[in-house]
Amino acid sequence: MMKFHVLTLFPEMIKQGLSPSIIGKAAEKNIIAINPVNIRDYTQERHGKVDDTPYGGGAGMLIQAQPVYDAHRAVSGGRKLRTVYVTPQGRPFDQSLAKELAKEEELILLCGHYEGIDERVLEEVVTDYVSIGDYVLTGGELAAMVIIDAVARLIPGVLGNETSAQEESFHNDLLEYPQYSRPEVWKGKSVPKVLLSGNHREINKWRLEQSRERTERVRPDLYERYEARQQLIKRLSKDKRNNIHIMECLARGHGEILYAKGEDIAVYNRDSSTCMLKAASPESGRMLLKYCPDETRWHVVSQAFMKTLLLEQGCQEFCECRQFLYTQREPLPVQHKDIRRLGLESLEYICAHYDMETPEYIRDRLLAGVIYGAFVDQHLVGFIGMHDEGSLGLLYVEKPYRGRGIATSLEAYTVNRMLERGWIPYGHVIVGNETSVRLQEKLGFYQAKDTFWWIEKQ
Ligand code: 4GY
Repeated sequence: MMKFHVLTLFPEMIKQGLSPSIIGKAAEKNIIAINPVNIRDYTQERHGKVDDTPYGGGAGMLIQAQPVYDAHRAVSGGRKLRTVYVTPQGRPFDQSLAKELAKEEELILLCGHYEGIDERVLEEVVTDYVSIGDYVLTGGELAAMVIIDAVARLIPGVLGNETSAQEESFHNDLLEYPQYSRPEVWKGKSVPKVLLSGNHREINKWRLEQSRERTERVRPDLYERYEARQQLIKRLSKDKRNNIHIMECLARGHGEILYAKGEDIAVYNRDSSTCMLKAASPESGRMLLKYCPDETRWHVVSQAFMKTLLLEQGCQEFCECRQFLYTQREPLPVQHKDIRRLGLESLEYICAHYDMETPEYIRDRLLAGVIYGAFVDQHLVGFIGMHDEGSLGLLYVEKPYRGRGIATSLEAYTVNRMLERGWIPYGHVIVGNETSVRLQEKLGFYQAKDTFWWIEKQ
């Protein structure tokens, strides 16, 4: 459960501002906790005084260091918690900072008022200065609430299974396309025809075009980043089978280009803390490693010299695998009829039958709504899922139910879900798992030439 502590002179503003919303509901369900702390409760002066005039003169009042420091101590208990001061002087808040903050277990947000807070206590307790935009508010509360809202909705379970943040908005850096609901005609305006066609491929194409057009017009800065990504995808597509993991990561909007010049490519996937690397030579490979963020947990490489480099640096080989991709656009037939999206109720079952991943990871995938189960007579007998970096995996069918095409159906079903989103399905099969290789080939997947290694950072 992620905790947000808010140090403020107006705790009721935080409480009341968030409680009726989805965020408030998530707090009721104990998925997150919001803890407003009144700085005034920690003053040592009379009549609850927390402010004084600034040295050197000037208009207005400043919040004094002592009550802020003591309020912070009371919440942190001396622990080094990430502490965000919301101020126009901070780093611009955006989706990637929201994702970064969502990884914390506990967060302290500090709200200023009047002319601000005594600099000395900021130096003592603040780890991040964050601005929500170039304008001045009367206090930090609204900014803190903006940050809480944007961070909390990324936490699995807050939005619920149906609309998980993981699945939405797959074209990162592009603005959303226009949306329409009933009635079909309103004030003489019709819903664009293509949206009524039921043709998902055409719909995706139309939405992408709308997003691009809007972004280029309204936000040229975002559009430029989008274009750089498209360029790299295009270059990688010359060797699609070997590069599909990087291409899809970028195409789905989950990839950040760390470096891309010639044959040297480093792409980072924040959701899974994974660096995908390709280098022209061992020398440039060494250079690429310097671009990997400190938080990197995994490296995916397909060059033996890169693997050697990483092992020399103390990383551990996790597995050796082959990459498979499905390049057709047509959905696959699904024989087994009872396949459904699984929720948290299936956590125990999956953990009992799949030991490659930790229960925390499985829980995260279930909450993201990307694990599907096959049922026989209302009993769960197998499952499949999408990994956090976007590949197909987590496939399992109980022994007595094997040989009936259930695994095939599970994978075909998931492939269809991915195609609907305009994704190219791909997966990694551990070297030696011939059963899985046969399944991939049967479904029409192609195998990449390269061998891939997942290397874990120690
Ligand atoms: N903009 N982004 C912002 C703000 C109010 C006086 C310091 C902003 O993050 N915070 O305008 N904050 C001021 C009010 C004290 C914070």
